[in-house]
Amino acid sequence: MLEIWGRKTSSNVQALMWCVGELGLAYRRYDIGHRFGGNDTPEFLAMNPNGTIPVLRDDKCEPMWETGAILRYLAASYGNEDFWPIEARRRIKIDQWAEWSKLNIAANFTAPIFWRVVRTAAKERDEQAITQALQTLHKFLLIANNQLEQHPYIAGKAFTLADIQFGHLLYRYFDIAIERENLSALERYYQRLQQREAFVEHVMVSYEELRVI
Ligand SMILES: N[C@@H](CCC(=O)N[C@@H](CS)C(=O)NCC(=O)O)C(=O)O
Repeated sequence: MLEIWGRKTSSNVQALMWCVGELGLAYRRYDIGHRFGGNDTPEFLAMNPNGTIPVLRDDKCEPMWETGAILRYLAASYGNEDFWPIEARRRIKIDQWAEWSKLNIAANFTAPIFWRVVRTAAKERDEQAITQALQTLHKFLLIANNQLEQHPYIAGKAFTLADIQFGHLLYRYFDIAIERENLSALERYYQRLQQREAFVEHVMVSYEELRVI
């Protein structure tokens, strides 16, 4: 049984939970972070000195942190050959898109856009900074869109770990009040993800409790 520490409104927890759901693993999740607190206690910091969520513990293993690393642990332990191949030359195809998503999509969306639009009071919102951040994000989403015009999934023909790292941000991207580019392959991909039960359950989670008015 997996134990997971992290509130379900955290985007990193969502990526992890989606992966757990796709792999059909049994788990127990504890609400930690933001309004729940609990991530600054000595017990929690002993598991993750960064005080961030998610943290995962698998049976007799030490607690793990850093979402990308945890996803790889789960993929290596419980995934199949398509989800995260063993052979290095196949695995790199997935890893490059997974890494790219964390560095370019998550980093250019969550704090610069989502936080400014949802987690900032309207009177303090910096519209110019949001517009600039959207321009940067859209450069990268265009790369994803080009890839998705040729392939059903972000790393190719199969659903993989890279889809988790990339796709978990799309619910918020398509849901919040921002100007979006016309990226039709990306939209079709987002619709495909919504056919997945684990995506609906763990990613399409209301973020209203995070909103600052
Ligand atoms: N690089 C870390 C970042 C973790 C992180 O920043 N988590 C956020 C939630 S997405 C957090 O702990 N926020 C504090 C809180 O929820 O109280 C990872 O990928 O796991």
